[in-house]
Amino acid sequence: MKKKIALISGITGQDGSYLAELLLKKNYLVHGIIRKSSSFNTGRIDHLYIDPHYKTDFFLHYGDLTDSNTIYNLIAQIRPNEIYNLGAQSHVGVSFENPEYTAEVTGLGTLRILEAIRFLKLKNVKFYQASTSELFGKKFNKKYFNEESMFYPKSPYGVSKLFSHWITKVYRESYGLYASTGILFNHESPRRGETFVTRKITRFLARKYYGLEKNLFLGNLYAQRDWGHAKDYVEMQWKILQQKKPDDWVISTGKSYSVKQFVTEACKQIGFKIYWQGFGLNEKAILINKNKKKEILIRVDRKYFRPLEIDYLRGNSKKALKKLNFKPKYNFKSLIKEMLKSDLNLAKKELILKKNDK
Ligand code: NAP
Ligand code: F7E
Repeated sequence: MKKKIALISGITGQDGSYLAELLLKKNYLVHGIIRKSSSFNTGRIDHLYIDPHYKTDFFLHYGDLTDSNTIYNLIAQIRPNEIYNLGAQSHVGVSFENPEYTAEVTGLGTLRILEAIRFLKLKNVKFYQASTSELFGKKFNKKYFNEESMFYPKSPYGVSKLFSHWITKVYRESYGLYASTGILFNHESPRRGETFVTRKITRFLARKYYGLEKNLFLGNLYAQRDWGHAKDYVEMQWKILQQKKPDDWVISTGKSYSVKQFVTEACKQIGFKIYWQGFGLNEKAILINKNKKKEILIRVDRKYFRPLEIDYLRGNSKKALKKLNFKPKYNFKSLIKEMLKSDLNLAKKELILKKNDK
């Protein structure tokens, strides 16, 4: 049987790497778009790469979501059955510092792919757009957000994603494209970028455990997020494109925790005895160390606050639970456990290298 062909933008990212693994297991030919960088940026997918001189189902192509010609040429040449648009400037905080670039990549990048599909008259291609809970910025007296909830993005990232979300629907309705969106709530993993808050915390605690760090600075400890696992969520990305008709889907765990609760749980799991003291910018997590002495483990720094913040996110995935048979394998505690385990391994290796260098 002829293998299905998938094209993934953002294949070097957290989700792209897990999705590529999943599709290869499902016997797809997987093509990914990677950006030219002066240093290696393929760490998350190196284990999948086989020199194309030998037999392989995995292919990488240079390209950029800001470059319409390359996007068009790649789609024309690869003729994929499924396109997963995961590429983005995905950091909400950074989007306030680089708003135009974020709009160019995270917003217009999507339009470039949709236009290529339209010009090439690829009626049978299925398109997945990585939408986000950052579309929902306001509670409007609701306890959770679902497919019917009102959008109220609060960052250049959220606004760019809203453009992408809506243009995907417009191309679905006006040109009859099979174009779906997954409105995914935060999802994390050992492969999460180091500057997102969950990974920043687990990486710090693991390095602290091995004496490689002193303390950590965080921003808003009271923001609440609905954190799931990226592995569970990429499976839903694939399932979304296996449905008969294109649609919009909310993927979330339905549980919401604050950044402070994440720190407290992670400290408990790694065996650090802490307590919190102070308020606002003076709030601190105090560690009672092995010598029974107190030291400051975590402080708050104004620098990590955003000009505008979404205080609360909690999803309701009733539709996906029923129609996509969404059964997440991870919860808040097992997600943290896996991230800590991986970061402890990395920190241990770092320590050994440091000792060998001396
Ligand atoms: P990520 O780890 O930040 O990965 C982003 C990917 O996009 C990377 O491969 C990156 O390449 C690529 N990229 C950035 N700029 C690009 C450009 N100009 N042209 C082409 N590729 C570019 O993000 P993720 O967590 O895997 O998320 C995947 C997608 O889902 C993103 O669109 C994100 O906005 C969205 N999303 C994420 C979450 C979440 O909680 N993780 C939730 C909802 C939606 P480099 O490796 O070269 O930087
Ligand atoms: O922040 C707060 C911060 O950067 C989570 C992206 O994948 O998920 C992600 O966006 C919360 C925010 O993720 C620090 O203010 C406190 O309230 O880990 P984050 P995010 O902004 O929720 C959505 C769904 C996406 O679509 C995005 O692509 O944590 N926070 N202190 C901090 N955040 C960071 N990064 N660093 C801190 O020190």
